[in-house]
This record gives sequence, C-alpha cells and structure tokens, in this order.
Amino acid sequence: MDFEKIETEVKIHVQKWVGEAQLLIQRKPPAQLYVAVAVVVFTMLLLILIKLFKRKTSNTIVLTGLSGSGKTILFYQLRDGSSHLGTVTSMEPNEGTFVLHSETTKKGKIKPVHIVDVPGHSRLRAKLDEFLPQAAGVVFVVDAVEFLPNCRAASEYLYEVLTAASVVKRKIPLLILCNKVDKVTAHTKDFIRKQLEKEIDKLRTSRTAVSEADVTDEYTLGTPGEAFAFSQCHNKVVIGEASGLTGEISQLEDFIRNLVKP
Ligand SMILES: Nc1nc2c(ncn2[C@@H]2O[C@H](COP(=O)(O)OP(=O)(O)OP(=O)(O)O)[C@@H](O)[C@H]2O)c(=O)[nH]1
Ligand SMILES: [Mg+2]
Repeated sequence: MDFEKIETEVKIHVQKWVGEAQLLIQRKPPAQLYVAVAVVVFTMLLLILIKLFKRKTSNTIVLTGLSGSGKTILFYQLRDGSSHLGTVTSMEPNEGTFVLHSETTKKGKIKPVHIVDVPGHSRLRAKLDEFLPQAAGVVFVVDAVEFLPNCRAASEYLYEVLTAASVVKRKIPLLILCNKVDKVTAHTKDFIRKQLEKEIDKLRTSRTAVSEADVTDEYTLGTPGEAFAFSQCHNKVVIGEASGLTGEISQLEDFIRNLVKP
C-alpha cells in the first residue's frame, strides 16, 4: 500500500520537474546560448593568442660559437661582472636567468634575461636545436685572435646557425661578436666579417650543388648570383666586439637589451 503511494508521489514529482525543465528550455532564447558559446570561443582564442605572444617576447639569448671562443667567460661577465679566470671547455650548456650585472645598481624593476651558453664542441652542438626555437636573439662568438686558423670551421658553424629552421622562420637577430679584442693581435671586426662572408660564399656554392642533387629543402642563404653578404640575410645580422677577459661587453649588452626590453 505504502509503496504504491510513494511511487505515485515520485511520479508526480518527476513529471513536475520534467515540465519545469521543458519550460526553462523553451523560455531561454537561443540568442543567449549563442552569446555563451561566443564567449567561450573568444576566451579560448584569447588564451591561444596570449601563448603565441608570450613566445614572441621570449627573454632567451643563446651564446654559440666554436670551442674556446669565450662564451663561458662572457656568460660570467654578463651575470657576475667577473671572468672567473680559468674556465675549462664546457661539457654542458650553461644556463641562467638574471638581471645583467651592470644593471644591478639601477633602480626599479628590471626584466631578467635568460642566457644559454651552448658549448662549441661538435658533439654538444645538437643542444643548440633545443634552445633556438625559444631564442629572442643569437650571439655567435668568434675568437678574434685565433681567427684565421678557425675561419673555415667558424664559417661552417655560422652557416648552420643561419640556415637553422627556427632562425630562418622566426628571423632571429644574430650578433657576430669578435671576442678577445684586449689582445693587440686581434683582427678587426671588418676583417672578420669580410672573411666570414667569403668563406660562407664558398660553402653556399658547394652546398647548393649538393642540395639540388638531393632535392633537400635546406634553406639557402643570400641572394643567388651575388657574392654573399650578411646584409642579404632575412634576419638582422650585426657585428660587434668584446673582451670577456676585461669585461668590455657593452655591445653585447646593448644587443641583448634591444631584444629583451628591461
Ligand atoms: N685574452 C682573452 N682571452 C679570453 C677572452 N675570452 C676568453 N678568453 C680565453 O679563451 C679561453 C676559452 O674561453 P671559454 O669562455 O672557456 O670558451 P668557450 O667558448 O666557453 O669554449 P667551450 O666551452 O669549449 O665551447 C679561456 O682560456 C679564456 O681565458 C678575452 O676576451 N680575451
Ligand atoms: Mg664554455
């Protein structure tokens, strides 16, 4: 007896709810639904845009160059304002996020820079591909003293960096930094630029011949039919001087701060 009573009561309740729900759905104009969907889609788009935008304003600067060119010393100069005499060949990338040492006396909040020093040893260079996609700028360090014996190797490495997919696609600015200018035997940056251009021109001719035969999609450098010059690159390529030993790094700091605004 009781069971039947409860059953009918439940039935009545459920019917009431269903009726109310139907009423609610009918009452709600579809326009409101469209607005809700639009808001959700808009928010999602905004989040995606923010993510993309964030990547563009990355604060990563990558230091590359042959082994012994002075990347690690420059890294320490940027961070501590000292050369930490006696660095050895690096076996792992050196990484740090900091406010440049020369800026530590400045007032106000300064945006820190993420600096990565990728070792020049050929077996560790693959690490470069990990950092290039997030780089705001690349510094290619050249030993200005021992330049001539290393010219070919430096040009080959520089060619690799300049044709790396992320550098080409994202037009990452590059600074060729002639280091060790404290030594009187250091070559001038103009001499170094010209030699590098000449060497890359040779490399380009031989590589284009190879890639045409292989039909690879490697990016080619410069304007075809013209002698190679850094000014032909789609990304900005500039040249500067420094001494990691004495701490003359203002051109390096200017390059960094032009890309990572304080
Ligand atoms: N005179 C002079 N020597 C320098 C300068 N910068 C670096 N050196 C010397 O060059 C050598 C190599 O410097 P590192 O900073 O270790 O070179 P690196 O580019 O980090 O080399 P890897 O880690 O092997 O890729 C060290 O003996 C430094 O003392 C400079 O500005 N002037
Ligand atoms: Mg090193």
